[in-house]
Amino acid sequence: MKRIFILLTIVSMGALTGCYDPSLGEFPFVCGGAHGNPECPEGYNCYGGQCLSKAPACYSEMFGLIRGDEDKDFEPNNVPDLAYTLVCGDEINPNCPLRYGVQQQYVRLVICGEAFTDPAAGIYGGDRDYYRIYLNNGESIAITLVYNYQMGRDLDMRLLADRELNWAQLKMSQSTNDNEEITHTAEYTGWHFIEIKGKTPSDNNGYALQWTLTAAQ
Ligand SMILES: [Ca+2]
Ligand SMILES: [Ca+2]
Repeated sequence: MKRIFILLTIVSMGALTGCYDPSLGEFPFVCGGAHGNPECPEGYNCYGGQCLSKAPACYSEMFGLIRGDEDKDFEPNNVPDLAYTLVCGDEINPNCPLRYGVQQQYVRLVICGEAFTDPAAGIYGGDRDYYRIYLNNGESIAITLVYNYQMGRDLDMRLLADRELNWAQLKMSQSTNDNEEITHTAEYTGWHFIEIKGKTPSDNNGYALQWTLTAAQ
């Protein structure tokens, strides 16, 4: 139990500081650094937000199907604290005069990391992608996770509240067919988090993320 506590402590510290401890051995670790400029120790590279000594099998497979430019630019983003801010998703942005009614999207994304689980510790490995958007109370967002469903390549999506609300789940979409969809009307003004992950740590797939905002009624 003590080791688990230490591990979780290190993982959560790492999420904030970007530190890395190779002594964790079998447990991959969240890459440090900033979006598009991940940092890993000597001999390790950032794949799907994890510092690994070699690319997971899905990596070349997925990036063979799609170019992963946008995903690479947004990693590391495996924890909410490292969420990537959606384009025009911040509070005030003079470059985004059209906040409402415009569909935005990222298309070259992927869930692909080294799968591992430790159910006893409640640890879930693999790539997770977090994005964030600042919503005003009453604004609505429609989000579509676009992907081709296959057994073993099942992606799920959740909308989470901010840290103050303990990342509470606001909505989820876990279908077993193509795509996931969430629509939500904000009940507070502040950051909202989108979580994309495989149904299990070994479910990998390429995807696109689309979203549209509607003004408060
Ligand atoms: Ca990713
Ligand atoms: Ca990720």
